[in-house]
Amino acid sequence: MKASDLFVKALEAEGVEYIFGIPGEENLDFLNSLKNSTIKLILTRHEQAAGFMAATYGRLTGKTGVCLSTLGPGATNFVTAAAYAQLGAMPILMITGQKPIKSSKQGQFQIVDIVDMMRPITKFTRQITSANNIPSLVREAFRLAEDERPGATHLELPEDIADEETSSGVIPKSSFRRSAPDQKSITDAVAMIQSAKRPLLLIGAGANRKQTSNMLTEFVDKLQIPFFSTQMGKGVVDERNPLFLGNATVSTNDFLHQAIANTDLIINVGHDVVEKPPFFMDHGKFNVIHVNYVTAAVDPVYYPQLGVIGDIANSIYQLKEQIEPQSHWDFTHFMKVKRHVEEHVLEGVTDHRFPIYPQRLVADVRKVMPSDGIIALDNGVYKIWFARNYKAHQPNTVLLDNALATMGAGLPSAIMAKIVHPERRVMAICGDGGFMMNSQELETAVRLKLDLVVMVINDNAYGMIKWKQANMGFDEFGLNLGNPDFVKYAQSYGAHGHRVDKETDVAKLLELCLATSGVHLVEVPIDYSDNDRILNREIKEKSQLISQQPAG
Ligand SMILES: Cc1ncc(C[n+]2csc(CCOP(=O)(O)OP(=O)(O)O)c2C)c(N)n1
Repeated sequence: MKASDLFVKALEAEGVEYIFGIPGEENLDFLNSLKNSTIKLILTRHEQAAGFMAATYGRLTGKTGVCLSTLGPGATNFVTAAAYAQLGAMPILMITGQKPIKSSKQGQFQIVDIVDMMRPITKFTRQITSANNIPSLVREAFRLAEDERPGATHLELPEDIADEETSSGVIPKSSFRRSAPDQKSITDAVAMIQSAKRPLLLIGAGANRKQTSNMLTEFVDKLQIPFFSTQMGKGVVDERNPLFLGNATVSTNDFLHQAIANTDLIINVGHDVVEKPPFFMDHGKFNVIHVNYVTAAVDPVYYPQLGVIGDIANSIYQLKEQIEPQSHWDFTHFMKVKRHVEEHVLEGVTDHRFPIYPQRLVADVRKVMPSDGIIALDNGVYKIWFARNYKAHQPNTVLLDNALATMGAGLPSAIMAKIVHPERRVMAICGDGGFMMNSQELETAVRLKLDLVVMVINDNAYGMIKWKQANMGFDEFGLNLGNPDFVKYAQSYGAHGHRVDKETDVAKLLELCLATSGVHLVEVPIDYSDNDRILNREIKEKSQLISQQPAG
């Protein structure tokens, strides 16, 4: 069999449904093999976007997303997406082409050492030097991409190897079950939780799996222990639950930090080292139980006293079965913190100023998104507003990147979410800065005939950095932008363009767009003038007031 045919067969055996990307000359054998395959090729307008799509496929399905590029410039365009997948624990395989390795008449034209370039941002990167090794290398790339902690893998297929003949056959996918936690660690955790006075549950990125979500919901329902989440743990347990305290969005001095200051035990489920823990571990103030697939990497802010290591859903199930609610548990102070968070989150939601107030915008989006609706955020200051104020009802319904925190992933990620869940409402939410980093993918969305709403929050600036600039006491400088006419820009791609003005009922417009087929770009002029007051000063002042109140 021809090597490129075997490569495609190996991908089919892994259950690959899509390959995203942009082929080059060096991929032509592979492309020809793909022609007769069950795998659908989705062309994008930039390799970075293809990588973001593949990573989001991995995030949503738990299966490896696959993307393809040529050598040199195509492959270098994968770098940000590789880092996005690697830091965000999303399984992907990047396949890149290369000039012939046995003999080439082209000198160094377009040749970059891609395998080495990928080394620090992948779990596995290899050049295929013999067609006979294709089955084992593909299998290994998938195994490693999906193994805990998931991440990025890369295979380079040189042109002459792709054209070789081989008698090797595909290695079938092997299934395995994750190991269960050690019994002693469960017994110790049960004792610690039962003897604690004010245990608090924290849900992080690694808990964002369906089974874990079910188990954690049962855990909270049975034990009635209050919980909060990190940005990437949003929605693992329905945030409408009365025991949900809030989201740890602002790093310090937020209301939730008052709950942390009052706890004596944090049960930290699915903590991922890429997301800063919302607490600094002060010796003696509280203990931490680390419930995860892998042991905690030690760093100066995080060194848990006990690890419950193994399949998280299984660990939570066992803890839930063995722990009984304790009459000495006292959550009064936590619930006081919750009331303050709720009051603060509700401020401004009915404010009718124009440009639109961020709190009001979040509330309007929530109104039109059903529980299973997905919002895919780009990176900007609105991410803080959404993480804090938007209550997620289900896991993976708020796709945000609090790992690499890159700009430009919002639209590709929303496109992917709509492909995976065509029956669900999906909205990309981007800043004007982030949107323009991958706005060319509007064409991909239109070509794929997706029903998608793309919100562009416009402040004509890199607002997040402006906010930090003000916070650090610097003069305003160097962060204002010019923008295209977004309505005409959308229309030029064959999408619908809408601009919110002072007469617009935002929720009504969004509802109309979501209910009408096609790609809709909605430009929302935003009023960020209170970001500094609310997110920097007010939260800090108000949360300090709680700390002065006697603990309940
Ligand atoms: C690729 C990339 N470049 C730069 C940054 C640094 N950065 C973080 S947020 C931000 C501004 C985002 O602006 P915009 O998308 O308009 O959203 P806004 O904050 O204005 O709501 C910048 C430059 C980044 N995170 N990623």
